[in-house]
Amino acid sequence: MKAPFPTLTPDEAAALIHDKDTIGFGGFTAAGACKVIPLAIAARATAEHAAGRPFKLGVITGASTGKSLDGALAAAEAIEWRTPYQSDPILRKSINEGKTRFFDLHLSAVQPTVRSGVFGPVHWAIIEASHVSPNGEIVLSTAVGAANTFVRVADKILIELNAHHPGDLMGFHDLYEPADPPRRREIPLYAPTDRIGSSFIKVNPNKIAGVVLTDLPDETGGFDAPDAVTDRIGHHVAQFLADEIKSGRLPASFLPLQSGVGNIANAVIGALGANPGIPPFTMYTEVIQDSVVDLLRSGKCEFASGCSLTLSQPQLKKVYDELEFYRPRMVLRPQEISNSPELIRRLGLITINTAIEIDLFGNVNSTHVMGRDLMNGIGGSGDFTRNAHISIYTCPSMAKQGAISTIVPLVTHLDHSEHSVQIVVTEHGIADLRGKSPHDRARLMIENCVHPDYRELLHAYLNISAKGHVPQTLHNAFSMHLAYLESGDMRKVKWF
Ligand code: 0RQ
Repeated sequence: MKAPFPTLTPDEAAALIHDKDTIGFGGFTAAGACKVIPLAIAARATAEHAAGRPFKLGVITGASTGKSLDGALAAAEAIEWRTPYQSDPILRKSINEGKTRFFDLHLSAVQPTVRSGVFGPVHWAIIEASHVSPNGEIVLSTAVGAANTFVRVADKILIELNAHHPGDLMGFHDLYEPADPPRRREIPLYAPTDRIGSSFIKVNPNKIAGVVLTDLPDETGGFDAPDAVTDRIGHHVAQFLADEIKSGRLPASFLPLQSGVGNIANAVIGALGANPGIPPFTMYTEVIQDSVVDLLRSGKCEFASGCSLTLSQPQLKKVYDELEFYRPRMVLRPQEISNSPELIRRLGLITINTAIEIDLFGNVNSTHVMGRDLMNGIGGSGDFTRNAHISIYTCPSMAKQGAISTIVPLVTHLDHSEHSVQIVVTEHGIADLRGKSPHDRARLMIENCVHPDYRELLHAYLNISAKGHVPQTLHNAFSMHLAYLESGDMRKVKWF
């Protein structure tokens, strides 16, 4: 059968996009993100701006993307508004300078919000695929993200067909889109291994405006080797969970794990793998990172369900070299399924995420430095934390060579409240906040998690804030942050 859609160059594809169009990009993190069409759109934006014409887009993605997408479009000043998550330095700057309007959204909510029409019409779905058939069957590549919804609701579709991925990724994806209220039923997934949908997306081939051929690796970065701090954090998390099993508070068969993104998360999963007190486990997570691949190979991780394979190239090669080993052991789902509050509760996940700062009472800031500047976004952390069986937050006890304590009297921006955050872990130890009053939590945080440089300071804060259910003194609550902004070091704080 002859395909009704043409093969295009990146420039021909970019020429189809108009000023003020809204684009839904496939992929999730840099995995499965488009690499050549956004670069060509960025070049077109630059040319349009040079000719004195406006050219700015609405950009919706699964999560963060690669430098050829967010980085290039932001550098070309082509993004008018953006949701739901990013981690690109150029885009971050544009957002913090007020040049790009950013809407920080729980990742499980992206697809329902798109379907609701809140973002207006989606003019284009631009996605990467590993296979496209002439009759419109699309096999995605290293991520799903929100691609299945974007292609369904968009007016038109552009596809980067990337030969870097094996042509036979059939079975690695499980695509399921729930009905919206009031017709929604339960999502019929009862174990991380369940497959409930289709392995490919089927679209009307006439909706495909063109296919651009590529042969490029994902723009995923590698990970730093674990250091003393991430090692200790990983060890504490693993020991805490092993002790929970021993005490009978967690079932001996254990519960599925979710783990966030980044070096700490990667080190934590490595430490869980190495701890003999942790039985072989399954992951029901968002981002499948490097450490999971080796744990799948060794059998310590029995199955990994995620939304993306955010792997360094050597780790991805291991998967592609042994497709038949990994195919039955992993699955990639849309983000409204990988991050579904309903499923997170049902499966009883143990969730492990990283904070920018945490206050003495367990409130967590994941997103804004000094309450003002966006780092990345809430991502999936809210989906998982609020609905977890056990929610764990990790962070180093200090940032910026000790000038900042990550444990503070009051967070400057709230993403996850004390009602959802249960366990806090730094390289110094663990604070189990469950069942504790705010006074007890604060003392535990200081003794177990705060860096020694800041313990006396925070004890002094508690002593002057002794009254009330939550020992807080409003005129001192941000004094450590102010000391940093004024002197460059939180240790110079003066309480009054
Ligand atoms: O700054 O980049 O200038 O060196 O923040 O900090 O320690 O490298 O930590 O890369 O693990 O990111 C919370 C941002 C942590 C991430 C966050 C500075 C620090 C450094 C980064 P530099 P690290 P990580 C599922 C889960 C939200 C989304 C989420 C995140 C930079 O984990 O985005 O959880 N989470 N998703 O120096 C000032 C502080 C600081 C600070 C750190 N208190 N004050 N600066 N930094 N603490 C995955 C997805 O949703 C896709």
